[in-house]
Amino acid sequence: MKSKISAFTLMVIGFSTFLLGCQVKETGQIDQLPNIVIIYLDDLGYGDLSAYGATEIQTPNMDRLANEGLRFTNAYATSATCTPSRYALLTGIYPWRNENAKILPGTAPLLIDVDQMTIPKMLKTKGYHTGVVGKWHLGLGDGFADWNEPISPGPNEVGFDYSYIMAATQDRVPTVYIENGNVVGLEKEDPILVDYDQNFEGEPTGLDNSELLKMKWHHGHNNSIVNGIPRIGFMKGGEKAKWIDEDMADEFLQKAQHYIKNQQEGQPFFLYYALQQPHVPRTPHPRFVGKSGMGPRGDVILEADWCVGELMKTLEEEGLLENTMVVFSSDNGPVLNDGYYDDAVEKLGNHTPWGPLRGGKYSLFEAGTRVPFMVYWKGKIQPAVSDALVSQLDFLTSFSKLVGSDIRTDDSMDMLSELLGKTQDGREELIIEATSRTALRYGDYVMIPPYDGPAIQNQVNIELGNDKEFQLYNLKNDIGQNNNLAASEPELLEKLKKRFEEIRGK
Ligand code: NG6
Ligand code: CA
Repeated sequence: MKSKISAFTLMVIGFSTFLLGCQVKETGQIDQLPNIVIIYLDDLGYGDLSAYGATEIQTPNMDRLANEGLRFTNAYATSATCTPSRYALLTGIYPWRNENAKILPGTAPLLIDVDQMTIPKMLKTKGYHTGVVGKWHLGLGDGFADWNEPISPGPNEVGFDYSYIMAATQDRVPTVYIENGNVVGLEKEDPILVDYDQNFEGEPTGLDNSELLKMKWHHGHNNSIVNGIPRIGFMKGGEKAKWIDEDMADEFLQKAQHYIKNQQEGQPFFLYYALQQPHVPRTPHPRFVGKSGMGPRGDVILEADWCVGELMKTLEEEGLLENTMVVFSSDNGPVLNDGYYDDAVEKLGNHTPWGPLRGGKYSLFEAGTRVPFMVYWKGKIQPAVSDALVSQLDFLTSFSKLVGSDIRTDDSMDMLSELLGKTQDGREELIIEATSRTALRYGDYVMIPPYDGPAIQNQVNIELGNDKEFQLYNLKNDIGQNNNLAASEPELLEKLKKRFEEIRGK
């Protein structure tokens, strides 16, 4: 009798878990909730894909998502740098509301509050399994991470059931992978020490030991040397745990594929696959070296394109394409020289990573935040180009709507119809951000308030968007932001200034 009851109880529990991942339609028919995969590139520009007009480089796998899905022309990362964009993507909250949402060192504490809503947390209320593989850059721990103990809180405490990450960036220490809070391959007798202020005695640095370097630093990036590459921050120990830069693309791809293959049938999943390319240091696997003719930056774009193709193959082989919504985007715009001598400038040729846009990474001009953005869902989304104004900020609410959850945040808007190609209405307005400066996109216009600071960041050779005067551009007929309308359209300028101040709460 006892065993019968427990078998029945188990059955009930099993069935409820199954139901959690399903949507009961009005007809009584049960539909399994779709899997959601976000493929997120790092510093990939609006003009870096052949689907977005690049002629000097071919990205067939990314193009397939664009040409067989929806290709957005007016879609934004919230910010022109990584940490704030990733914060907003996962939380549905504008990053400028959180003063700590800036480019973080590898030792920064977790930026997302463990009580905050996130996409994976929202999806878990509907029975999803959730995973993140790749670049995190949202801080770890609660103020003092000991890399030799389980590190918490981190991705697993803000909604991810599985995590396989690098803490910050490829150019920042610690240069190790972390799986579910534990440094992979760490040996007890060789503990890891990390410091962003001071070197460890006797350890070589990029500044003092140029003879040890296989890649030279241009600005910054002259602290600890790992694999012949000088980094930001100092690190000692953890020799066996250190990643091999050239293998990182394969490593993350394999973990992402493994994650997909190991899902339980019947349970929907969410995978946030955050590739490291083409952020510096650009270290293509030897298979891709020289393939673009553009040096390492072009080569790692080809490598990333291959990774995207392999991931899509896995979804196809697992029979998941018809039930998986794939979203592709980038965290901010492109940069050529971001601190290393790697021929990105010298070998660029006629390629224009920013496409027709002005500026680049770090910029309040369009190329800082307007990014490649595609949504692919076999059989569900008709191939099209969408000019709808949407932001990565809108994923939380839009996905929530998709899975039948009523969770919303103040800033994240329901753009589900736009993401599925059913309408092209889009947002009316959006705040964009670049290194703590903000501007207002409103309809076809963008208004950039005056900012002190240099017009050009000389080291990276990018126009930042700073000007002593207000700037107003009509992006519909002046996508390159050449014609400042602030003086000729005073009424419109006043309207946008007022709206900007209302939203920013001044
Ligand atoms: C900057 C780094 C740059 C890059 C960036 C973060 C220097 C001089 N520059 O501070 O190389 O790492 O931070 O990029 O250190 S992001 O895409 O993660 O935001
Ligand atoms: Ca980035």
